[in-house]
Amino acid sequence: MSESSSGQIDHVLDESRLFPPPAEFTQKAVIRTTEQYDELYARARDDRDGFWRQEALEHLHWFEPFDETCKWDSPHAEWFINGKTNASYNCLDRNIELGLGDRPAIIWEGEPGDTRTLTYNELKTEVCKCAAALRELGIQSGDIISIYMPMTPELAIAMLACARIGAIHSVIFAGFSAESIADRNHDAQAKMVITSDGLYRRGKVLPLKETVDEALEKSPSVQTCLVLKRVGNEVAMREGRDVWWHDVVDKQSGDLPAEPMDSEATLFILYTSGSTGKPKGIRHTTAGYNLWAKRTFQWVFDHRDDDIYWCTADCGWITGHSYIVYGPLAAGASCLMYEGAPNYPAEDRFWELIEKYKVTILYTAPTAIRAFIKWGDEHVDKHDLSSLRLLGTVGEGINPEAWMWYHKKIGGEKCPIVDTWWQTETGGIMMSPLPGITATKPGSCTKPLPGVVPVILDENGQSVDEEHGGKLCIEQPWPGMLRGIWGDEERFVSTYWATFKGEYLTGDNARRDKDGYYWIMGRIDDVINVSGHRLSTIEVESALVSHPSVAEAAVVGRPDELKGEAIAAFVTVTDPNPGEELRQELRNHVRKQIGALAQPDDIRFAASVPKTRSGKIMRRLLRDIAAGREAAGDTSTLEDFTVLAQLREEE
Ligand code: 6R9
Repeated sequence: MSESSSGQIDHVLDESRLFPPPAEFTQKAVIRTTEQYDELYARARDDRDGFWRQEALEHLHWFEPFDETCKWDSPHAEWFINGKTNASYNCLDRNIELGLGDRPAIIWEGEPGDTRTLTYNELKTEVCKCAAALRELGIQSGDIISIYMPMTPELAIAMLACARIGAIHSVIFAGFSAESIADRNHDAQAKMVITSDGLYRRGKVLPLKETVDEALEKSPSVQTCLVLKRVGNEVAMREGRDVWWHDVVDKQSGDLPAEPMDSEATLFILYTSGSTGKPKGIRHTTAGYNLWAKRTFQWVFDHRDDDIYWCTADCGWITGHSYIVYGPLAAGASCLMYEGAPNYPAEDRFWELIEKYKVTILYTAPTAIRAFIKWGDEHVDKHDLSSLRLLGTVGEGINPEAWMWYHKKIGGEKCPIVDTWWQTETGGIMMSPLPGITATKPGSCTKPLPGVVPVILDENGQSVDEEHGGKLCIEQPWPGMLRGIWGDEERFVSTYWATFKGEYLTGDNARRDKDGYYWIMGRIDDVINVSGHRLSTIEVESALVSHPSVAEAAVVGRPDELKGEAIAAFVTVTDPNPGEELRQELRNHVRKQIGALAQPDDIRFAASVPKTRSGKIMRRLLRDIAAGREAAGDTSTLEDFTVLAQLREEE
């Protein structure tokens, strides 16, 4: 991909292979004819309110009906106005009323091999107990709770318990550092943190509570810390602040009515990286989000009663929110949930789980697929994967060759692949094949779902033709869209809505081919995608600069076979002879500041970093150098040419 002078983007990939859905799949599919999709799509576009009114009435429970479907005053949307519903009710009580109480909701396997199955009845009981405990601990509707937990059923239980009483959850991925937790606690003014003593990772114990303790030193808003005993490691419990889960949750009654919540009440916030320093708390609301998660799950995963569905994401990311908890549970699905690493105790753990639980739908990330390819086919060959009928991917673009491997080796050439494009901000899947009808092309997320009206614009806001890529925007509001950035209206407007008035700017480049298929071409902004996780270059730079030896740092992504992108850092230090020791120290420093996933893969020491005359770091140049390419393009605004030569010598 290269950028031409007009700001349009040329594509280099030419993929013409086409994979129509297998006839047996189509016969039983939820959406099985192109006409059905065309009709849904046209109705959602041309009669937006009528379409979503009917969807909401049919697919959510209403304590009180809404009186207006959508109020759109760009960039502010409200959906299902004055209605009262509850996401925990939609995920639990509603299914029980429909007779699904004895169906497994969560089928869980821990990393050490311990297992637990919770039916919808049992899950509801646990959620009610946890919700009652939160109330006993003083939590009220509208309070914010940070959740920093391993992938145990209690993580989903805690999320749904918050939803049940109208508390707002802010799940923090359990790989983040104490600093990151403290920042998020502070930004959200969280009142409580729910965590566990520790978590299992590749057989080792990571002391989560210890990390939380460190964060709580800097989190004055947090009054209570609720601690699940998961691994039994030694933890310090502070009197008056820390409470064991088993002491307050287990004794509660298992029946607590769900609080009727306003459609637009905040259900959760989830922090994600943007192009400027601080992570932003993306705000999602109750009714619209829940409906979007549910319906997109049903359309894209073609869910049927006898499916065993497995999404391998962590609940710390949006994929876990929408496609482990709120989407599949609202749809009454049976979901496998796995706690640990894909290569523990061996590289065949995923395939072993699929065979053991007869998983029918697998939803995972391209970075995982690339790791499986590297680990070798012999791990796959040991297991019977014939239960699978549908495969999905999310998080980043999938390279056609990885797609082919997934198709052949995992899908046995009989499972459609849904490459789902979406974002934390969109709440749920926006573009994806519909497995019963869409002929797929490896590497393309194909077409928009009903309710999604994408448009590709050039620098001037003009729609681009088929030959060229441009900035991917969304024209119409949809129920699952973000409602804001927590506490930062200005940033909400400037990030998403100020570039092209009235259009939601996704931050991705894309192109549409002659068949109307979309191809995502990567980010416009300074966001790197490491193993499907969004990281801001500026956050990593800030972490580096906070080290006393660092004067200046510039961070870019470079292509990496396994992770998609690796983090390359160019660092100017005070030490005249920096070496391996400092390099390691800086890596550890970033790990401590942000978390392990932000550790730079390469650190190059440089005399200074190249900047434009206006003082902007020339990332394009650095990207070329990091990738081992000759620095190309226009360098006429470069402040100091000698810097470039020095950086090259560093290699
Ligand atoms: C769900 C999720 C969003 C960014 C997004 C894009 C990239 C996600 C993709 C994809 C190509 C796909 N992305 N899915 N790129 N093809 N199927 O990942 O949310 O963590 O917010 O990341 O990820 O760049 O803008 P989030």
